[in-house]
Formats: sequence, C-alpha cells, structure tokens
Amino acid sequence: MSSEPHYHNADLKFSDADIPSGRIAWRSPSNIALVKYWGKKPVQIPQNPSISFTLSKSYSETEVAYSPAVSETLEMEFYFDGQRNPAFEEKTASFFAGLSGIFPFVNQLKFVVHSKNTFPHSAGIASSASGMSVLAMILCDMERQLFGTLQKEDDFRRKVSYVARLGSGSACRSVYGGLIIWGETDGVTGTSDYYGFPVNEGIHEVFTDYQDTILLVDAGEKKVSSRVGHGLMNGNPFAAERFRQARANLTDLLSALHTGDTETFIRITESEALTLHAMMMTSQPYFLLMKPNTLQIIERIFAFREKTSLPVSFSLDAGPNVHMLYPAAIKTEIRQFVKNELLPLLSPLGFIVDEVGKGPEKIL
Ligand code: 2P0
Repeated sequence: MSSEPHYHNADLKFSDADIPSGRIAWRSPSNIALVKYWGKKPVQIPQNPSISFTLSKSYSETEVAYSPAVSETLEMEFYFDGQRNPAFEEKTASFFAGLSGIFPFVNQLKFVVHSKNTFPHSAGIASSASGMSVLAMILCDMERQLFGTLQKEDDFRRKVSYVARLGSGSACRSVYGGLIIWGETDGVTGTSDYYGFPVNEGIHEVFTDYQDTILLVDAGEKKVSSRVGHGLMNGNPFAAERFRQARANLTDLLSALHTGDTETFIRITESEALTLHAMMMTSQPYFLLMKPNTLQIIERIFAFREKTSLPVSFSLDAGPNVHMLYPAAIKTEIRQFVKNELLPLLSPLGFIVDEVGKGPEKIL
C-alpha cells in the first residue's frame, strides 16, 4: 500500500511586507479513460483503479494573475472565454480555499483567472480533468517559483497530480503524457490512490500514437453531473462486482497494451464504456446520458469493423459523445468513414481529431 503523501506546510506563506504579484499560465489536456473510474470514497479516493490516454488537442488554457489581497482572505475573479463566469468562479475559489492547508499563501492573494477550452465544456469531454489539472499545475508552479520548493520534476508532478485529484478525480491523470494509472493496482509498483502514475514504459508502439476522434453528438450541458453519478454508485446493487471487474480489466488491458493486442484492447475498452453507462442506468434514480445517435454511431462502428477488419473501437465518457479509438496507421480509412457515414449523425460542432498527447505545457 502506498501511503498518503503529506503536503500540509505552514511555511508556504509570504511575510506581510513581501507579498508578490505575477502571472503564470499553463495548458493542460483532457484524458479518455480506458478502464473507468466511477465510484469513490472520501476524500476523492477511487473505488477501483483506472487508466487513461492523455489527449493532445482537447485542453484548457488558463492564466492566473496574482497580487496581494486587500484582506487576509482569498479573492478571485474568474473569466471563461473572456466573460466573467460566476459558476466557475465559485467552483475555483472553493477549490483554492480547500487547499489553504497545502498552499497557505492562497489566502494572501487576489487571483484573476482567465481560462478557455478547445472543446465544449460540460458535454462529457472531461473538462474538469483539463480545467482542474491546469489549476493544480499553476498552484504548484507558483510554489516552485516563489518558495524554491519542488525542484525535482518527479516531486513536482506528484504533488500536482495529488492536488488535481482533490479538484476532480480524473484530473490527476492529465498531469502526464501517454498512459496513466490512478489507483493502487496489483502488480504495478508506484501506483497510488492519491495520485496518477505514468505507465509508458514497455508499451507496444501501436498504442504510442493512438488516435481519438471525438464525435460530438450533443454538445449541450448534461443533466446529471459526474459528482452526482459517482455518488449514486453507493447504492448501486452491482457496484461491488463492477469494482472487481474493473481491477481484472485493468490487469488484462495492461498486458494487451504491452503486447500490442488490439483485439483485447477493443474488447475491454468497449465493455468498459458500456458498463459505465450500465451503472448509470442501474443507479437509483437511474439516468441516461447516451442519445439515440450515440447508439447509431456505435452500431456503425461495429458494422465498419466487421466489414473492414480494421482495429477501430469506441469509448464513452460521462456523456453522449463517442470517442473513436484507432491506430495512427489507419487514419486515412477512418477519415473516409467519418465523412461517408458518421457526419450526418453529429451535432453542428462536428468532431475533434485528437490523439495521445504529451501532457501539460507551460506557456507563461
Ligand atoms: C473517468 N469519468 O475515469 C470517468 C469515466 C467520466 C467517465 O471521472 O467527482 O469529473 O470530479 O472526481 O473525475 C468524470 O468524473 O469526477 C470521470 P469527480 P470526474 O474519466
């Protein structure tokens, strides 16, 4: 069992005469889980380990300007796409306030946050993953710059991932590129319930530049948040079996990722996507996040795979959009498939051609 790191540090405070001003900006990607996290214990501890691909083009870009607060309390303005956004402001201010034991300096500062996404938020593309991981990057980078701590990259990333997890579970996996496990996993040293752990060593080359075309079926706000969905797993009659299955799937998927076994990859990732939504349908109250065109697209993918024998599969996040996963080598065939068969089933926003990415990037 890896133990919880202790990040509370009363020394991370400025002397009153020395409260700095500055600006810092990062870009952090979303991720798509292959084995899903759905169900958690306090505080933000997953009921089962999950693994994801970090994406490349679907990211949040956030700039934080900080200056001395007028009073000894955290002050914040949050602008999303250039507009003041009270909902995000409240969420981010309460995230920062909850971190005042880890970063006591947050109470001494006023923050003006400007953020934007390259994809529609709240549509089941993990916007909380990119949005919360980018804030965690910024806070830890502030600590590193202003207090001279976290000089070792491993220590830095681990703390970022720990902090991101407190904002949103899936966010802790966006802190690194490639394949990331979050949650203690049998046989994988270094994995933890408290932070994500990259597992890119020994991965078969077919999976190192995997593609994810995100088919936007419906980009509206969803009716049931992931926070509520996770909570409903507490009363779900299939929960214990689901958590056991996820563990077994993770072990089998890891082995497929090492050997380049796309058949097993397809079987496990598609089953994980459908099981995630089955958990929603079997919760009380039950709910549905798939739309008719979600199912239409899935059936088209089944038929296309049957006809062509190409290794293309789907995954779903907590929303109606379909993530179509395939090796880079079949990009051309997939582009034709999207154009010929899938476009009429998509919302006006169309699709995003994404792929496995390298993780967060500092921009200021
Ligand atoms: C995942 N999802 O593994 C799963 C699969 C969506 C579907 O984690 O409550 O935003 O903030 O920890 O991480 C989405 O839930 O939930 C999610 P919180 P989060 O990616």
